Amino acid sequence: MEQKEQHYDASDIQVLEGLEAVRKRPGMYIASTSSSGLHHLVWEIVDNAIDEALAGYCDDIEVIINKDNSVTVKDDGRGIPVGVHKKTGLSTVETVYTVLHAGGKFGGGGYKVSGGLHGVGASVVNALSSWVEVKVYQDSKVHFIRFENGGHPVKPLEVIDSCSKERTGTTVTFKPDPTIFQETTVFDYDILRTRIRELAFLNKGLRIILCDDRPDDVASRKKEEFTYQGGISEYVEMLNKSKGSIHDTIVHLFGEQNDISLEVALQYNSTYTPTVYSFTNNIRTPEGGTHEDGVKRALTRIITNYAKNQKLMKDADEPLNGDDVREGITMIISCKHPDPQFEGQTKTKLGNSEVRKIADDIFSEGFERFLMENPSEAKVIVDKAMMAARVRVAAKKARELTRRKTALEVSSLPGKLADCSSKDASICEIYIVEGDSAGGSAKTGRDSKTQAILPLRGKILNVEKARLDRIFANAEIRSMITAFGTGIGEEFDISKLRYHKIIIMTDADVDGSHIRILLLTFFYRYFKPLIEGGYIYAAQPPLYKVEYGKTEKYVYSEEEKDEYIKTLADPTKMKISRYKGLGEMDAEELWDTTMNIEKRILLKITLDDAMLADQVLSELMGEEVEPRREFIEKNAVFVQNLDI
Ligand code: 1YM
Repeated sequence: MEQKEQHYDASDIQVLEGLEAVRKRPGMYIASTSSSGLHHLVWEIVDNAIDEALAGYCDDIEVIINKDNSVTVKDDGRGIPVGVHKKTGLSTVETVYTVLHAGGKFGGGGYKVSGGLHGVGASVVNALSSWVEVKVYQDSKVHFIRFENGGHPVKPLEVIDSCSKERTGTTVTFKPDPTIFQETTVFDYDILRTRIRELAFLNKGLRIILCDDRPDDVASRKKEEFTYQGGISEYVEMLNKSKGSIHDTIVHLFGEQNDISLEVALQYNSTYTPTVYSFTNNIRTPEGGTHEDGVKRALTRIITNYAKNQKLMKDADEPLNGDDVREGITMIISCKHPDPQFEGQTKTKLGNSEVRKIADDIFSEGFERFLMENPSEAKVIVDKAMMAARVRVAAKKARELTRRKTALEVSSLPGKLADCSSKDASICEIYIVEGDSAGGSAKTGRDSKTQAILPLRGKILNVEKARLDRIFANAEIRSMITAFGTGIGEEFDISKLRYHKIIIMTDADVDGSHIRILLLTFFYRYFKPLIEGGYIYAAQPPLYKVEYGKTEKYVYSEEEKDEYIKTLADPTKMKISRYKGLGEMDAEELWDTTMNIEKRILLKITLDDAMLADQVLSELMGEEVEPRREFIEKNAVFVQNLDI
């Protein structure tokens, strides 16, 4: 205690005020304090280790979820500097962990290509943790410092042990503060796994180990190692595994111009939809941006030029557009930029305008060479694009036919839709309901002024496996498109959206999750602006009804059930009924538990959720039924933003 006080002086107090600001408004530093914010803490620390790897000093990173749900991140880099920092008079380690914006370069020196918050993350993690311990292995010594209660150092940095001269690196353990992360402090292995695997793909040769040490029984603990000598080529290979690649050699190119680098890997598969994931400094850019634009523009041009020069395409043939050349492509674009500008709704779109031409140049050169050197692959690619163009023209004709037909009909809305009476889209909602029987209850139970019901029969089409013309021919999908009112593709117009909440209502079981994944994939691929605009939700039906005396309570998770039962004086007098499906509830129950605006729980779907659904579906295509079921069940909970 005495030591603690000794260590404080005026500048420390200033530092702690900085960390206090983070605790007061965590949302300004980590986007949210829900599960996604919790996992964000891990990425801030891992990013510092990755930066050390990018600088060429580290090849091994280890992430461990400990028994007490704290997380340890280790690297074998140089170790955070331990000497006294000029400005603060504290050790540099302590400075990095307590001074906001103190990360990386302290405002000077060369650039570093960094993800996340450019190293400022360490102090944010410290501010939002109950405790943090940092060990630095350097010069045959083990240096140690511990912080408590949101960033207060217990003592200054001290040497606690010796180590071999060869051993260098940084080990950080932190425990998230439950008073900040009120929703959950439990780390999800699969969330960490997906991103760590992605980081390993993006950083060729880097070895990252992930361990889950929480289970009591040793056999249930998990340990996986991720390292890919082929980098993003191996990522493409994995994504295409179940989709049937249509040529053997994966295109993999790299180039640099003015400190900006671009790496692209691509391969075509037998599906009809593109899978394009782009990154800048290891950060996903699902909204695309100038790196993606440059590559896409070059792809269309280079394929067209090659096809014409090789006389594979005649003047009379339909010109190729961007959609044609991207049909069935799996492509990873990874850009590294010293000063990236992120724009867009979710700040996940690269805005630097100079990148467009650089990306175009680097991609054109590498891809053109690939086509020249691999004529048989080139022919497969050109044929696929030309076929896509022909089908596009045919599909357009078919679409024009349906439009003319509907224009003549009195009402163009689908027959199964029970529409709401209000025409004010801002208060209107549409429930997309699994199955006719649940649809029936929903129709009876709803508030017909603002709530419309569209029942879907059975499984919806997997849009990834189907060609555009088949997608438009599918009855369930057509019903949705007409009901939404926005049109689709080139005609899409958000101002015509008829409901500002589109709510997916599926059962809380595997089949329900599957339908939800299919719907999210459909929205992700064809109605992305609806997700970006925050119009898509998932309803949350209860798992159980607990009756106790005269009271009835619906509970939405196992934990809530257990918590509630604990509060009952005499649980022998209670009755628990489990809901198997929406169809089991009568109209009144469905209204009470899931649709009543006053009481219901809605989960807002984010672009990340939809992208994950899309990825899950891609990875699962063609796999055995049983593992697929298991996987879907495990990944069913990918909705994070609560909106009650
Ligand atoms: C498990 C987390 O933080 N590793 C790490 C961090 C740093 C360095 C090495 C490092 C960077 C530099 C020079 C530099 C950091 N240093 C700083 C700062 N792993 C983890 N490994 N020497 C060592 O960037 O020049 C911030 S992070 F600012 F002190 F240099």
